[in-house]
Amino acid sequence: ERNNGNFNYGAYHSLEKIYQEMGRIASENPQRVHWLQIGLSFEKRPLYVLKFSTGEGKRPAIWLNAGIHSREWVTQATAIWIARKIVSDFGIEPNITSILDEMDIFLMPVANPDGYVYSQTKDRLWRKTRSTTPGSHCVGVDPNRNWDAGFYGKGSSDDPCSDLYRGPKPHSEVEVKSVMDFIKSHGNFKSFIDIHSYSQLLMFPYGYTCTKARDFDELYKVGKEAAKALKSFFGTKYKVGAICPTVYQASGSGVDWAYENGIKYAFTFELRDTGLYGFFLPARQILPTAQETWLALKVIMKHVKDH
Ligand code: ING
Ligand code: ZN
Repeated sequence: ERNNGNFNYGAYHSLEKIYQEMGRIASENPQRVHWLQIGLSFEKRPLYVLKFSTGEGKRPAIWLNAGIHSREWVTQATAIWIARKIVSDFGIEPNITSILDEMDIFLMPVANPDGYVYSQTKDRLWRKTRSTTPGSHCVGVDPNRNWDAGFYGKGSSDDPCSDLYRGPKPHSEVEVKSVMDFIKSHGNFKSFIDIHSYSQLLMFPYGYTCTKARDFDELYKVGKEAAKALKSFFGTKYKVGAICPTVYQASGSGVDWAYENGIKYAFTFELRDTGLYGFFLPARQILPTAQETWLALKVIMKHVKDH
């Protein structure tokens, strides 16, 4: 599975290569995979999504998001591996087959393409978008503080030079607004899963407040089952809990927005590792990370389908 055509799933790739591979996966599976463009980034790069579907109309759907923070390279790499895994396992592996019998999966491997290109060419640790703010020499907004959910609250900054800059207003970032508009106009999303790195955590709302969500017990239980499945592969341990207090209070995040807009199954992953390599996770860990993460994702998606 490592090599498929000329794409090496065990390596980090340029945006161009990832987009090329998305196109290849879609064109090789025209009956089940559609390659959609949902908008343009600030620097006018296409925002691409792969839709996996075996039916018609707006089926209940799952949004899988990666790379909203550009430096978290194992997330974009995991997402493109997952795209290939979905098409290769469909019709063979019963869980993913039954999920796609009833639901559609939308996968966005590079939610922040401008940042990704910048992190590959200029500044490896770039996190934010690349939008400019009039009156400031600092560039970029934290796209996971830019959603309309507790916007302006604790765990975000009004300083354009901060890595946690929330932006001038909710959805000021076209990368965020494009996803939000797509999800709203679709109207039948049941799950929103946002993949970050690193810290080995599986979390759910809320981030903007440390108050327990109404669905805490169910989300915690699903999260624990997912983490157990993940651990069964290589023994990798994940901590499960609400964003606040598991990591820190963080306002304006995508998962909080999803949850507050009726998408109950809102989860966020922090993939490998726990800090030894951090954002510089060696490429040899891409495949193991993707494989174990996929087990957890299937547990969540199956629960979504059955509820
Ligand atoms: N961590 C996430 C961040 O945006 C997070 C944690 C996830 C906060 C979801 C709120 C909601 O800070 C990283 N590594 O980006
Ligand atoms: Zn992140």
